[in-house]
This record gives sequence, C-alpha cells and structure tokens, in this order.
Amino acid sequence: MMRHDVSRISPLLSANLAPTVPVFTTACPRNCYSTCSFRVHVEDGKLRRIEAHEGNRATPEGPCLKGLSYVERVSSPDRILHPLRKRADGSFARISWDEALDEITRRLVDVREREGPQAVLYYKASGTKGLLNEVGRAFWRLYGGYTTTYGDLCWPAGLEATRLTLGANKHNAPWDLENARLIVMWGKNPAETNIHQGVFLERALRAGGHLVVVDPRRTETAERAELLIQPRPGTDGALALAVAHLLTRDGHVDEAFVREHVLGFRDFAASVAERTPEWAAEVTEVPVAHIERLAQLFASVRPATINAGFGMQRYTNSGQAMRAMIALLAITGNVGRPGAGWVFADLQSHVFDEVCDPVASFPPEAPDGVARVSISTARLGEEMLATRDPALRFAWVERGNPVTQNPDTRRVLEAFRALEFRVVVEQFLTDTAREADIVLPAKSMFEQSDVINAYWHPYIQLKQKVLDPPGEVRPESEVYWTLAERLGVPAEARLAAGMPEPGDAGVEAFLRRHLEALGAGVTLERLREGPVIAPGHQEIAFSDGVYPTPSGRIELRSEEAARHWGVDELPTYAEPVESVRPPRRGSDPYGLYFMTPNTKNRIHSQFNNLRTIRAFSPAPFLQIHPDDARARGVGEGARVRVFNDRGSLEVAARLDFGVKPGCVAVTNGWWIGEGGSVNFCSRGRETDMGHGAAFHDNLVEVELVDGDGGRSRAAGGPGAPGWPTGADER
Ligand SMILES: Nc1nc2c(c(=O)[nH]1)N[C@H]1C(S)=C(S)[C@@H](COP(=O)(O)OP(=O)(O)OC[C@H]3O[C@@H](n4cnc5c(=O)[nH]c(N)nc54)[C@H](O)[C@@H]3O)O[C@H]1N2
Ligand SMILES: Nc1nc2c(c(=O)[nH]1)N[C@H]1C(S)=C(S)[C@@H](COP(=O)(O)OP(=O)(O)OC[C@H]3O[C@@H](n4cnc5c(=O)[nH]c(N)nc54)[C@H](O)[C@@H]3O)O[C@H]1N2
Ligand SMILES: [Mo]
Repeated sequence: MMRHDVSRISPLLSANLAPTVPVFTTACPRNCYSTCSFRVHVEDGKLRRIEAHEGNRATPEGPCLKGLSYVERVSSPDRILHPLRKRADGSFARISWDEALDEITRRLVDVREREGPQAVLYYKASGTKGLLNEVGRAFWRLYGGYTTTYGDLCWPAGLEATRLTLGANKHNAPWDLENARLIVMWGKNPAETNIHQGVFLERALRAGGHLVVVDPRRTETAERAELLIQPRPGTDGALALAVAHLLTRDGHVDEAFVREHVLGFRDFAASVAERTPEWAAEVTEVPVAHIERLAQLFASVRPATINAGFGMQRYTNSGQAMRAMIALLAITGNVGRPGAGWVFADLQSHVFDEVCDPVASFPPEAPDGVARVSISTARLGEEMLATRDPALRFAWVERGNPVTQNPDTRRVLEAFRALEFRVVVEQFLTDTAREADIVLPAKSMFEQSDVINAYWHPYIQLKQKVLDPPGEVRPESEVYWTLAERLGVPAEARLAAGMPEPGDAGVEAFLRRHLEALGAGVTLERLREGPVIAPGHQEIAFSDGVYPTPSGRIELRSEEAARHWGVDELPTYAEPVESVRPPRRGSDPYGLYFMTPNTKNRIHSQFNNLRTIRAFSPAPFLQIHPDDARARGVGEGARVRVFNDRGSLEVAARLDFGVKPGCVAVTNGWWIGEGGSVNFCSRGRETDMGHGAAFHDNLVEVELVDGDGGRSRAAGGPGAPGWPTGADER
C-alpha cells in the first residue's frame, strides 16, 4: 500500500530539487482519519515536493495520493484568487476587495437594521481543521448575533452511542491494532478511508489475527478478510443482538469483567433471549452460519477489537445499532486492554476548548440569545426555509459545500435561492460557491499557520504557513478583522473577542495564547519539529477502569439514552425508516437501498477537480448487482437514472457481484456538473441520537436512460456536457 503509481502524473507531483531547498514540517487538515504529518519542500515560493514525516507513528508512510496532489491543488488554474461577483447571467466577474467588503458591509448593516442580526445564517462545515476556525464565531458575535446549525453531517450518532455506553469518546492508539487477534471492521472501509491503518491491520493478520468485515459491499478492505458479512443496509443492530444472544446463551460472557464494570447486563441478556440467529438471519439477510461464526470468533479469540466506521452510522437506527455493537465487547471483557476495544473516534487530542473543535459542533453550541442555534444540519434546506422571527435573509458559508454534501440537494438549493444575499468563502467554484452573490477566495493549508488535532491518532500538530497566499487570497481571520472594522467595532473589542491581528505575527500570538492556556509544555517550537502526543493521552483507552458514565460503569442500560433521545434504555433493533419491508413507513415505493460512502481519492467533494485525481476517477458510476441490473435491462456501462421522489442523478452503471443484491451505491462528493450528486436523492432526516444525518436511510429506483441499451462507454468526465469549466470565468 501507499506505493502509488505516479508515473502517469509525476510531472505534477515532483520536480528536480536543489539540495538546499527549505523543508518544513506540516500536517494535513482535511476531515480524514489519518491527519498525516508530512514535510514539504518549498523553492522559489512554490511547493515542490511532499514527503513522509516519520514523527507520527500512525502515518509514517506519508501522504496518500490526495496529499501528494496538493502540489497541483495550491496552484491549480481553477483556484479562486480574488473576490468574484455574480453577474445577472449567472457567471462571475472579478471585483476588488474594497468593492466586495463594501457591499457585504452594506448588506449586513441593512439586514441587522431591518430584521435583526439573526437573519444571518453562519454555516460552516468540515473543510479544514484549525483553532483559527473559531474566529468566525467571534466575528458574528461582535456583529450582534447570528443563526447557525446544530448536529453534524458526519459522526454524532456514533459519538453519542459511545458516550452513553463508555462515557467518553476515546480508543486505543492506532498502532495498538497490531495486538488484536480478532478485528471486526464494521461499516468501515479503511483501504479507502484510512489507508494508514492498513500497516497495523496487516501486522495483526501476519501474527495470526482474524479479520471480519461487515459491509453490504465487498470492499477493498474485505479482500483481506476471512469472513465478509453482508447485512441488509441498516440492520447491523439485529446482527449484533443475535451475536449477543449466542454469547450469553452459550456461556461466553466474561463474568468477572461484567460484575466489576458493566451496568444492565442482566436486563440486556434477558432482552436478547429471543434475538436468535434465525430471527436475525431473517432481518439482516445474513446466513445463520455467518452469525454463528462471528459469535464463535468472539467466544474463542482474544483480544478483540471492533472498529466501527460510519457506514451503519447513517441510518435512523444507528445509535441503537452501535450501542448493541459495543455491548459485544463489554460482555466479553474486551475493553481497556491492549488489542481490545471499541474503535470509533479518539478525541484525546481534542484538548483545546470545546469552542475550537474543528471538525464538528458536538455537543451543539449553547443558544444564549446571541447565537440562535436552531437549524438541524441534517434538515438544512427545509429548516432554512421555515425559519421565522426573523426569517433568514443572508448566508455566509465557509469550509463547507452544503449543496452537494447535505441531504436533499434540491431543498438546499431552494433555501439558498430564497435568500436576499449569499457569501461563500471558497478555494474553487463549487456547487455552493456557484450559488453565491459574492465569492471570497479562501486560503489553502499552506498559506496560514494553525494548530490541528485528529480523531484517529493522538497527535497535536502544526500546519505551517510555507507559502504566501497567491493572487489576492486572504485568510478568513483577516477578512473578519477588516469586516469588523468596517462595521465600526473598535480594535480593542476585536482583540478582546479573541480575533488575531492580521499578519503572521497576529496568528503566532493567537496560537501561542491557546498553547499556553493548555499549559502542558506544547510549544510552537516543539510543533515545528513534528507532531506532539496530546497531554494526558491514554494509549490503551479505559485501561484505568474509569468509565465517566452516570453509574461509573459501561452502561448497557442507559437511562440517559431514554430520557434524552426517546429510545429504549437497552440497545434494541428498529427497522430503518426507508425499508423495503412492510409496513413501509417511508412513503416511497422504491426498491433499492442507496448507499453513498466515501472513496479513496477524494475527501467528500474535494480533490476530484484536480487533473492528478481525475486521472484515477474520471466519472461517477453506480455499483449494482448484475441480477438487479438485468431485471432493469441495464448492461455494463449503460447510462442510468437513479431516482426517487426527492430527485435524481444520471451515471454509468458498473455491474458488480460484490454488492449485495437489492443495494446500489455511488460515492458521495461528485459535483452537480459531474452528474453524480447523490444528495439529490437523500432526505433531510436525523439519526436516532446525536442529530446526525441519516444519509443511507434512502430508497431509490434505477432505470435505463432512454435509448441507452448498455453499450460500454465512458460517461461524463472532462469535456462532457455539464462539466464545470470555470477558468474562463475568472
Ligand atoms: N479517502 C477518504 N478518506 C476519508 C474520507 C473521504 O471522503 N475520503 N472522509 C473522512 C470522513 S469525514 C469520514 S466520516 C470517514 C468515513 O469513512 P468510513 O468509516 O470508511 O465510512 P463510509 O465510507 O461512509 O462507509 C464505510 C462502509 O460502510 C458501508 N455501509 C453502508 N451502509 C452500511 C450498513 O448499513 N451496514 C454496514 N455494516 N456497512 C454499511 C459502505 O458500503 C462502506 O463501504 O472517512 C474519512 N476518511
Ligand atoms: N450522501 C452522503 N452525503 C454525505 C456523506 C455520505 O456518506 N453520504 N458524508 C457526510 C460526511 S461524513 C461529511 S464529514 C460531510 C462533509 O461535508 P463538507 O465539510 O461540506 O464537505 P467538503 O466536501 O469537505 O467541503 C468542504 C469545502 O471546504 C473548502 N475548504 C477547504 N479548506 C478551506 C479553508 O481553509 N477555508 C474555506 N473557507 N474553505 C475551505 C473546500 O474547498 C470544500 O469545498 O459530507 C457528508 N455528506
Ligand atoms: Mo465525515
């Protein structure tokens, strides 16, 4: 792994180097498990080369193809280098910063006077990590108020299930995985989404470890598994309960561990008494033999790690499903020991104030009269439209691409179009930026220093400024400083609100202030050398036997779960809302489960606009089982429409025996112009806990696009109709 074939693209990725080029330590701030450390070579103000930084034990092999493609990304001809104003015909024209800031200021003052400051929506998502992200919130408070979202698109159902059960979101260090002898990759596909984990996984397998993958698709990760369990989407909770049934029935419970550390075991055991493998086989469409084999592995192999990904976390029953999965580890004593445990998200490097949490606003920021935290990010479109007193008039979007990434694209577009004015801060003309009245150019990771954390490994890292921003690009913190000034906020008030002064010195002072507040000897100087393990890090999570739940134990029975989320106190199974089974609660009579997972060479909607990446993923496609394809007259390569009553997309079909019959998949993140924007079909619906988005709780139908009998052909891609051009517009 990690040895990419760069021969096709090498001129973009490296150059002959003089021996004396300056080399800097930095780290990738994308929303990705790996959060790699690397070194960059800079020559003549240009990024010349990116290579591994061995100081990070989790990512010593260095960046993936996306990481290497930064050489192209920073100086891509498609980058937005100056403010843009939308013309009447929808194209964009270059304007000066003065013009842009004058108009934005005028609009902000006007909206505040007419409707109040909460008529402004401040929307941000996971485009980049960094402590400086909090400056936006400081600005909008100085403005007088704002409306914002709660919940998160990414992970809150799993975070909440874990918090309710174990008391904290932490897990063993990434390298500890090599000590596991049973590894269950449950709804996670690290071969694409966490490639650095492959090193530790491989070591565990070489030492005789067993790998089980639970995924409706036969993924690249599954190629290394001895058992692939393919449940009907959204039924993982039933699978876990049946495994618990077998373990309790056959006496494979770690009694001593349960007595000391587990709350609610007796009730849980009683509740799974009827959850037989036969029951689960009917619900999950997994053979009884597979369920029994998984139970047998838990009964006989230790230590065991369940690595839960985000796959089963995107349903209306995900929180309960994940509580049932954690229970398997609790009852077999596989927590708090090397090679054992629940791996979902390790927030041990999230040591800075909650306010700075770069990835997610979880728990949601508290409403306090200034911030109106009233819009579920899962239902962004419909709740933007429904907001009153005041209604929304103005939106500021940064670090996010809600048009393609939030559920129900049509509704999101409608909501943005219903506003009076939109500002989007972006590096590229994304589908969201295309909705803006004014687009402000965004910095890249190399153009402003910041401190970042991670959610798979325990390191705090410095993402260093190594380049001056190109063109007229200004970092957000400077834009906010200037806007506050134009709004008449005195410099002292800006500083008191925690906004850094413009320029590198201001940023450095800001970062030093945060590091000093941490008070653990983590300095900018140390971070310049390489990644630093977060103070207080516990390499084997919960090895101290401390579970910060209300009872101080692992809670299989959680009163808080019932009180707060209205679910059963015990992890129980409920059908996903959109199910092909009666009584079809979802109103839609569509017959295929639509999964929209992540993919190797993209972070959501980022990177695929680069030539380097497009060489590997030129166009979206639908994974469909040949039986389902045949039933619809669809041949390999045929152009198909994927649709339900919310919307549709058109892509090429790729017939694949590895995807479970009845299920289809297109990876998320394609731009609308590329044809594969999956959220046209998803519904704005929350997960059972945590206010997440139930993206995969989503039924569709597939039909042949008229006149396409299934000739093999390349669909979409550069030059195809609708492919974004962009460059001519700047
Ligand atoms: N290359 C790359 N890496 C990434 C990202 C990226 O976009 N690209 N994004 C990052 C982010 S923000 C996230 S959240 C993570 C997510 O990364 P992962 O945790 O790997 O999650 P997904 O890709 O969403 O889904 C994983 C698998 O779940 C399967 N799945 C779907 N439905 C079900 C189900 O009902 N049950 C089960 N058992 N499996 C199901 C899908 O087929 C898929 O193969 O990756 C991070 N890393
Ligand atoms: N159907 C479906 N939808 C999904 C998912 C799914 O599995 N299925 N996954 C969900 C998940 S897990 C996640 S995390 C979300 C991700 O949702 P988003 O965070 O909205 O997704 P990104 O595509 O990463 O968009 C981030 C944008 O930020 C921009 N950006 C990068 N750096 C900066 C910067 O420094 N400043 C500014 N202003 N902008 C910057 C990038 O150019 C990019 O356009 O998507 C969710 N959407
Ligand atoms: Mo995510």
